Amino acid sequence: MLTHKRKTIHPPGLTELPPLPMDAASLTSDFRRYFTYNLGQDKYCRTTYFYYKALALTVRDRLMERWTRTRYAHLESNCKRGYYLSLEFLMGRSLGNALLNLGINDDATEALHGLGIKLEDLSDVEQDAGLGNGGLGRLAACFLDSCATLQLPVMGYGIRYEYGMFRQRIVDGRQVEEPDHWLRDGNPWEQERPEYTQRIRFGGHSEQYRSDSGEIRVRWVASRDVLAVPYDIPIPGYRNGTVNTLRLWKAAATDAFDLGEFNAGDYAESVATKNEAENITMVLYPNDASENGKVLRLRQQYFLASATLQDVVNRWVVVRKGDFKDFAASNCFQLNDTHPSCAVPELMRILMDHQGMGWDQAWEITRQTMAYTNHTLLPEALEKWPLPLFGHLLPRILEIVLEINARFLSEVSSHWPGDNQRMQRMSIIEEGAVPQVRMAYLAIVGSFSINGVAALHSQLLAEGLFKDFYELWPHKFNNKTNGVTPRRWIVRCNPGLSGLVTEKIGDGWISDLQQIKQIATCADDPGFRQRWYDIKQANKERLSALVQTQCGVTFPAAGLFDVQVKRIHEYKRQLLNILHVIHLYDRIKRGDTEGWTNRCVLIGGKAAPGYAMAKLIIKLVNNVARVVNSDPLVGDKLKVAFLPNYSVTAMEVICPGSDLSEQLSTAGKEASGTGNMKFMMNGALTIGTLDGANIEIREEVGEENFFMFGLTAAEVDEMRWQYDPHGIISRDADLQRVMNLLRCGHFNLFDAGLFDPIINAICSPHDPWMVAADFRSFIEAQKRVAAAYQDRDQWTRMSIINTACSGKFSTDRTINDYNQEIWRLQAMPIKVA
Ligand code: 26Q
Repeated sequence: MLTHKRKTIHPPGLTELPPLPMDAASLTSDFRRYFTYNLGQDKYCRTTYFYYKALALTVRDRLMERWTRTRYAHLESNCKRGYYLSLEFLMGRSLGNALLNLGINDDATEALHGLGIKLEDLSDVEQDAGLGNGGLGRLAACFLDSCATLQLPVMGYGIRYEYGMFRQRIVDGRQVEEPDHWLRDGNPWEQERPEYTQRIRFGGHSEQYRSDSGEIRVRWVASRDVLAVPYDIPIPGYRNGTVNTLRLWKAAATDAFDLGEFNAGDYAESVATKNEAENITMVLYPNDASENGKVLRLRQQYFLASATLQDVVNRWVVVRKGDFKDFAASNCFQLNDTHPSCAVPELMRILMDHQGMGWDQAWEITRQTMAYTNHTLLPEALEKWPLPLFGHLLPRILEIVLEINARFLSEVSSHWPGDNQRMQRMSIIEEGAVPQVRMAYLAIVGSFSINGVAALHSQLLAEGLFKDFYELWPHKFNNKTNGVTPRRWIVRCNPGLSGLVTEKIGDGWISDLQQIKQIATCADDPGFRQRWYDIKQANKERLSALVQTQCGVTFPAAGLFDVQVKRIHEYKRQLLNILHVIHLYDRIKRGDTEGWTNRCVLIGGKAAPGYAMAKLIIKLVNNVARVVNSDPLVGDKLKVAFLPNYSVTAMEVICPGSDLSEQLSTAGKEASGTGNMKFMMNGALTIGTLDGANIEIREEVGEENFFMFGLTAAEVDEMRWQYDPHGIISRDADLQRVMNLLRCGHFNLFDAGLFDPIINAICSPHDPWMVAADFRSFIEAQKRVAAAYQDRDQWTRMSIINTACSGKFSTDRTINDYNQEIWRLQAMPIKVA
């Protein structure tokens, strides 16, 4: 293992190299060199993997020189820096993104063409970096792209999971999980940096001692330590010379540990210990709601927080010689949900126990540098850890949390003297048979900024979930509406549309998406509409081919492509979608098909492996699909498919080929949604509830270009007390027929009772998602959709307006808001050689 204790030398001959040329000829010659000398391949090469690898290494060199220059610029300017701490970064593929952002896509295409190779064939070899569950992880990836594009000195910090999000196969209509060993063939985009290895403590206990200078200090002893080894991934900005860093930590056993056990003579025990250490970064937890009480997950969270803060503080100590006066003014940590919120007590620990600071000074610094983003309104999804488990694994950290809480509660009690109930409500420690550490409250107390991810969500946080805290510190609360990066989600995934837009308004929109507004005027130009329509049809053909190979279902491109892809969750109401499908099927069977609009319904998404109801919903979709698709009476009127293994790369084909984006969450439950934005940018129309960012999407496109339905968040809360699904069903003949088809086992002929849990959930007056309540409104909205689709010109016009009004939903806008209102970083221009 490399350590910084080795002697450093500065050979004067090691000056900077001249910049690498970016033209096709030089790409070709580097490609050949890598292919032949580095990979040892020749004319008998049997797999495209090596061609991909040779191109990746060629591109990587060009990233590397900009990366170094960016590092120098940040170091030498002593600029303030931001750090995005996240347990998830759902990066997807890197090759295409690097080519685009470096501006060498055409040269690379030409270079390969000269060798008789097609670029797409190579791109398809790359595995997704699937280090995330869904929205929160993909948001982190889009944020990094925008930070680099805005030239902000921001580093991402995360975990290098050996196994990412599981691969989903569908066997007999059911989800089967398979491990995602994405690193098997190596990863050309990472650079190991063993010289920045950190030591992380677990277990043991804390004790007081007297320092050399005579002060009472605390130290964490008898711990079982694990090493954190960083792997850096380059994050190029859009054609601006900036390459930022995503630093992912991998766990490794310490040498000393092994030796200790080994000398004790227990070889097997020593190897087992090594495994225990390295297990920490083995696998991503595939739940997108907190899975409470799993020790390994808490180990992951502290591992990330500790490695990251030690890394930042060490760098500070080296560069600023241990003077912490400017630390708070020069550093800002954005916590992606509560998952990395051990960062709060960990920074306290490092400042006090390692840097010798007193509590007050350490606390001043901590609460001026931490900022927390919340991504959920579901109270049951708020992270909690059993206090005994927390204390056993992280004794020194628990001690600090308890001290933070004691001081915080005394602040509460001086603000609201005698209000003991409020003290109990607000305490970081929840009382009970087994007391729990409330991670959200820890994050709130330790941060100067707390934000939600869409306007409604932020409002509901202040009025509901975090009301007490909002009353105490209203100034800390703010909104940052999510976005997505237009580089991946328009330019890369929809070259046809990008070409047309650029032809009309130039390419300024790629890094300033508000400019795309200008294409709105083209909506009245029949020639433009025709081209828009043709591009959409071509993208539908591409999606149709994917559905054909993945599901064996034929989607004729003349039909309305109606798509819902996202994690499978009751609150997202894939069920409502299926009820509509069953209703359409029932209409066809009854011959109620006058003025019919053909539809192809696509549903995709993963269920958490332990979420039985979500898995049953997948089974239902698949069973309904089989019945519908094999009924000759149905024909092209209705097609249904469940797409297995939904991923970032799949979405790159799905969103350009969709006509209708389904955003059906129970109002007040989806914090924001980001898939909704990807669909909108690619000219899909939305059918959606007034929830999360849907509200802002509708505001931007205008109500006439959005199919709204359902109860509002306030109406949902109001209706809950008198919710009567039986009454609703009995008064709605369509819903009654749908429920009868379900009840009579039409979709589970050989498996009686299979879907009873679903039927019971819909019929329960306690159904938290109130599926039946929004059925009628949803069906009516779908009728308006079907009618609108019949007027091709009008639909195309609406499609153009949707894309034209998507400017707000670029993460460039989101990140600019974070920077203006939270981080306050200076953009750092990098000289483009
Ligand atoms: C926590 C503890 C233990 C195990 C797992 C977890 C865990 C992991 C992932 C909890 C939650 C998540 C992911 C949440 C998520 O993706 N939320 C989504 O975030 C998006 C970006 O802000 C929003 O658009 C979505 O509305 C929100 O659901």
